[in-house]
Amino acid sequence: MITLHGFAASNYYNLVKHVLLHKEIPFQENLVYPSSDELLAVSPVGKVPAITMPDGFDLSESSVICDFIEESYPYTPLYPSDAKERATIRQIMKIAELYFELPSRRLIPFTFSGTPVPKPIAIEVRQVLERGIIALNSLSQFSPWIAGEQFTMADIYVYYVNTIVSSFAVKQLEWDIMAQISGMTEWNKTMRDSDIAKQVDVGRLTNMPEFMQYVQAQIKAVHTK
Ligand SMILES: N[C@@H](CCC(=O)N[C@@H](CS)C(=O)NCC(=O)O)C(=O)O
Repeated sequence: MITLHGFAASNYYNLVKHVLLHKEIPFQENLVYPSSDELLAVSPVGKVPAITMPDGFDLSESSVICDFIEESYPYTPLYPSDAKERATIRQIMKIAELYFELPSRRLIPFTFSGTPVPKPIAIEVRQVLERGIIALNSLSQFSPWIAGEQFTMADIYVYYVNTIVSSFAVKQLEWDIMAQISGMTEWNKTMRDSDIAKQVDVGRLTNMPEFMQYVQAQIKAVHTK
């Protein structure tokens, strides 16, 4: 059976979990936090998530894991068969990662420490998000899925990216980023209402108190250094 390593408060962990559930691939969860020796043994940069295959093969990096799962379990396909259409799916995922997820993540430390975001960082983050908005407006179709008629990996990936955008960028910048992309708010709601997303969210909520304790311990460790 596949082992999914990480913690359920992580959106990266949850997007891989969503893919496994969508494809009905049996897996077990191994609760582990970043930079522990246990995680480093399966994830070279000590980040969540990682998977271990039944034959012992370890893999990290969420989008790489997604592609590997798709190639290893091609049924219930999450990519179109046409190469150009497949590339567009990956383009949407990459843009969401670089121009939505990563700038939003820069605001996480300020949220967790309760300190205001310095203006230059807020300006820079906003500029990167603006590029993401233009690109996702241009590439997204929401008819009904993000890239058209077929439900794809991009639907799962962008949905979990958006959980970070909503939790950090939307709140810290007081800016309704989803509303800037035509059709995204409604699509996001459809994704959130799916049985699998609800199941994944139960895991997130269950892990959250323990994860917050982990975060507080990390902050304390930095201050006592
Ligand atoms: N590029 C990685 C990013 C994974 C990532 O940043 N995971 C977070 C948890 S949501 C983590 O492990 N952070 C710990 C750290 O940065 O040390 C991926 O796509 O899997």
